[in-house]
Amino acid sequence: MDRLVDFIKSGEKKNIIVLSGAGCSVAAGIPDFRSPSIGLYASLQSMKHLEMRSPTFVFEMSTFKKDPRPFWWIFGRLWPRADWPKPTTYHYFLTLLERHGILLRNYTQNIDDLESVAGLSHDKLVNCHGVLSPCHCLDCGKEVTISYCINAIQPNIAQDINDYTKVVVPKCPFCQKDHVKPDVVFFGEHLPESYFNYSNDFPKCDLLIVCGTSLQVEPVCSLPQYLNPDVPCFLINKEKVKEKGGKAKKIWDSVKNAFTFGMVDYTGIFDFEDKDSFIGGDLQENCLELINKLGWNDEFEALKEETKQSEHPLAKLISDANENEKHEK
Ligand code: CNA
Repeated sequence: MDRLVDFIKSGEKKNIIVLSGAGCSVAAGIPDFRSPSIGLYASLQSMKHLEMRSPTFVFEMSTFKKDPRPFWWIFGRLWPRADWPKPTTYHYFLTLLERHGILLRNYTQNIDDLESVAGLSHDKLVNCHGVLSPCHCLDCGKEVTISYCINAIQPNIAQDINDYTKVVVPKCPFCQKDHVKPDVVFFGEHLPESYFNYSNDFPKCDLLIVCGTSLQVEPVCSLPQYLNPDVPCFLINKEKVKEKGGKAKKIWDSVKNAFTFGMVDYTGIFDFEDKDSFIGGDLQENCLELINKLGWNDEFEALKEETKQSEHPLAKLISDANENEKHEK
């Protein structure tokens, strides 16, 4: 951690990229995918009829087209809840990096938009997998609001369903079919245009911070390979992921390379024995310690105060829609 603090304090790093994932929002009450017992994939194992399925199948386009119920079940678990989730210390740390003029971009795999609620500017944020709003009907192509879908699936949210065949699916208000899907990126779909900024951003980046992700989802998990080779990377996560391996692995790799005509093995990204560092443990505690060590405490408290009234963008959409409905009645 002190190494990261020194880099930031030195003022020589001005183009930091933060690459983030679901672990950043767990403290806000949104489960991640792969954490044992609390993760959404673990919940899937307790679901009648689905326990034997591969965890990613819920987010596959082919599954959704065949049967959207597993998705709307997991959506009910992930979102929304009675009290809207609040940004975490991590999200405020991100905004503080921006306010100190050293954040080039945050590439997030999260779809919860908590970065915006914590005051991060729109142009600093790349939502690689989209956000939950709006939705589109895959059958007639019309736009449908997220509030419409959330109202339609209230029964899924109200009770703890463990049989996906009992799940309610929103019907398209235009064509009455049941393939209304939030504009989040499923496996097999294109990523948003903003994602492709990576080809400008990563070569400019002078320090990479990777947080709360298992780095298993392509193509986002391969973004670090576009960095210049000497750029230091920090992984702040519960466990080490994508480690290049120790000296023994290097020797083995060189033997392997000799037989594979020097093709590079990209499965490992972080070189913790050399230029990269791992900061293990709880992300929120680590971000708080970083804020303390950087002497940003007052700014952190002021930022929390400043954004206290910020409403989640989806909360506003939903309350506006409910108001309109009342007036129409
Ligand atoms: P993942 O595979 O579930 O990995 C999460 C990682 O975070 C794991 O390595 C955990 O150990 C780690 N982690 C969890 N809690 C903490 C903590 N408190 N401190 C430190 N580390 C922690 O999730 P990924 O983001 O890697 O996978 C990408 C998927 C997840 C994207 O497609 C997202 O859309 C999707 N997702 C997003 C959300 C959200 O928007 N909040 C929630 C669930 C899933």
